[in-house]
Amino acid sequence: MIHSRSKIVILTGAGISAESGIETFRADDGLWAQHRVEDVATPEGFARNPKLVVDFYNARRAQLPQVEPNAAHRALARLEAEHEGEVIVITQNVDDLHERGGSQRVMHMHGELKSALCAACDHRWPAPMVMAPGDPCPACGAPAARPDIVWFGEMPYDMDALFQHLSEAEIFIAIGTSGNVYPAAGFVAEARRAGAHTIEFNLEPSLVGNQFEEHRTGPASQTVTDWVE
Ligand code: BJW
Repeated sequence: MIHSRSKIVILTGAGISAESGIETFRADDGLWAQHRVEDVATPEGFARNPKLVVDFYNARRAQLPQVEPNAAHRALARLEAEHEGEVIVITQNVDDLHERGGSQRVMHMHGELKSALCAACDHRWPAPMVMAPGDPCPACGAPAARPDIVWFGEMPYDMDALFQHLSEAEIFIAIGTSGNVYPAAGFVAEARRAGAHTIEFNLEPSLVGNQFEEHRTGPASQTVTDWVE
């Protein structure tokens, strides 16, 4: 089933970075237990209180130098280096642990903590460690800097390219994502329509777990490493 030139498309979520020390969203003590989603992850929340939102992302950006990629991130990089077919990582995560783990082809569909976005002209640039709302855009000069994060109600990045990859996938795996958030939660259905073999890696079945043909249950650092080896 898994031949040497298979195209492998990998969707990752917060669970792959949990063992690096980054909190997930929906765990009992996760980010959404500490912050209201409507306040920090919607355009309306940003319009109401931009400083609260920018501070939330400043704090998470400041955490990045204190955490390291774990064995699961590194295993995916080894897979990309050693597998003869294409390996694409589509991550919902806004951290940089896939890149630091060695993956080359990473698509950040929900944006990146290390990037800033101009709300006026959509220009993106490397974010300073500490952003302030209304920092000037280096391209158009508007005082419209915001975190380069896809909030609820906004269109995720690179949708055309993502769906193209899904339509070509021969193997689709999802690692550490709860299946609560669309369109990512619909990727397994899309990959199955394309004829891909589908595998879910998680501590427990996700909300869309019944759509996967195979399950690897346990911490990603072990299950992903075992699968790659
Ligand atoms: C481990 C582990 C270990 C732990 N090992 N596993 C009604 C129906 C359908 C859709 C909608 C609807 N109403 C609204 C919508 C759309 C909305 C949506 O989905 N809402 C739902 C709540 C219903 N979606 C949107 O608005 C998106 N845009 C959009 O749809 O545009 C229109 C469109 C239409 C059609 C096609 C294309 C586009 C945008 C969504 C933006 C999401 N943004 C966030 C915040 C980002 C900022 C930030 O980082 O602060 O992204 S929300 C948050 O959830 C974050 C994550 O990327 C995302 C997913 O979370 P994830 O990664 O799954 O984390 P958790 O915590 O939920 O789960 C962790 C998992 O790991 C668990 O399963 C654990 O068991 C596991 N785990 N440790 C292995 N060691």
